[in-house]
Amino acid sequence: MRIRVGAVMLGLLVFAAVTGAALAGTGGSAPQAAITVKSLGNETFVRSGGFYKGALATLRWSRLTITVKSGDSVTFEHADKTQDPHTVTIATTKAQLPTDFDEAAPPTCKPCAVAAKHGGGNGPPKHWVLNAGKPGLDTLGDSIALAPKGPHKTATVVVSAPAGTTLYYVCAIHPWMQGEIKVT
Ligand SMILES: [Cu+2]
Repeated sequence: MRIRVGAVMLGLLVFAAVTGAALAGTGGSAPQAAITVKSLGNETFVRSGGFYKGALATLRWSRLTITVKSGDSVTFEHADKTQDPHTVTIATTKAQLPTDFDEAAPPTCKPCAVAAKHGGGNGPPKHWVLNAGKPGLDTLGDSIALAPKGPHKTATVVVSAPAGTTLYYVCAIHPWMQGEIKVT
């Protein structure tokens, strides 16, 4: 697997310390989360034979599709075996999701370009939450960063998109980690 990441994403990959401000724009004080989506799996590299060394990554979200009511909150949790951070970066159409690594780094997919704005260089993200539109998850420009440990291991966010819409999300670091939020 050719993993080419931009400087910002590389920074997200290598940070170890967990610092930063408390989550902002996530719907206020501790709403009761009905649904938790966890990152699962690991990065396991296997030889596929011959001169080519293929790679298989089992990192994934625990749920592909969730259905929530507008205004409900969802908790995203780093629960996989890696020390990689993740992003939950909103796309408003399925077509905005990357279909290969090259689309994600350098970012040509719209949500991937959004996730680059978490910033932080080689340290922790400068911004753990990016918000556009209403506070919460509702449109392109919304993104959350998750850390492997510490206070940003989980993030609980309100789904503020109106009933009848479908949101998608992608981890800009592992662009095959994608999911769907149906809002009723
Ligand atoms: Cu990830």
